Amino acid sequence: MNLESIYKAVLDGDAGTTAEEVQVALDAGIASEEILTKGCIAAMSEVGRLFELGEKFVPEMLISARAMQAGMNLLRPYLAEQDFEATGKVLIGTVAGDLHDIGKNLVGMMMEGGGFEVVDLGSDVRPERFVDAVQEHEPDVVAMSALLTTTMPSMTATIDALTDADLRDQVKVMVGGAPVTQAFADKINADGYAADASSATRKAKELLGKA
Ligand code: B1M
Repeated sequence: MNLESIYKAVLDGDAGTTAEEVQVALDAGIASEEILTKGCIAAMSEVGRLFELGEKFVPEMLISARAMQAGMNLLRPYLAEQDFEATGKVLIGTVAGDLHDIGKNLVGMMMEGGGFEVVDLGSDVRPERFVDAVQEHEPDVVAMSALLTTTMPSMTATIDALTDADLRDQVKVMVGGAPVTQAFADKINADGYAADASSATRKAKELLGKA
């Protein structure tokens, strides 16, 4: 089964095979979201589990992450094609001090698939860069991702910077990432929280009254 080959290639950190197998799956007509969820995301969850058990280490996580990115590069246009309706503009980034971008990229891709125009600021995005980008791109939603407990305060700092620049009322702010919770989102006065990429897309639509 092709999805199992993708799962194994990501788990092994084999970017070449991941890309080849993702292409085979796409050519065979397997839905891009299924390839993403059952192949790539499932494998990265297993990588995380093995890391937590001490059976994989940081460099191995990194090469698995790169393999996943190789697959994602092929999936992106297919995911983006899933829904053509322009739903709104999302500015997305991983907050200051945090280099984890796989989940943020997934959220961005699923939002593209949900019909959003997505402006991706990358990772380690300082509050001032979010502010500048809101002024430049005039998004409907600012979406922040954090994977480290130590970088969650950067979300607060970004919301404060938007408030100081008189931009807070012009955008909906969404937060997410493994250590982030609804309670934290409430505490920092974010407008929305989502636990994963597909619910993030639903939440963004809900915030804009387009659910
Ligand atoms: Co790091 N890392 N890492 N890491 N890493 C974690 C996050 C960790 C939980 C591992 C562990 O200790 N068990 C731990 C954080 C502990 C904590 O703070 N609670 C950790 C650590 C400690 C670190 C370093 C400090 C390690 C070190 O150097 N000693 C270091 C920090 C570097 C930095 O950022 N400054 C580090 C580095 C790295 C790598 C570079 C090796 C690599 C990142 C590569 C990359 O992203 N380009 C990496 C990886 C791969 C992981 C794990 C294994 C996997 C993360 C991932 O990509 N998951 C992770 C362990 C784990 O998750 N079990 C771990 C797959 C991804 C699809 O899920 O990102 O959760 P996720 O995104 C989900 C949801 O969270 C949600 O939707 C996504 C898709 O469903 N979501 C949102 C995410 N953003 C959202 C935004 C939204 C809504 C939903 O709205 C806006």
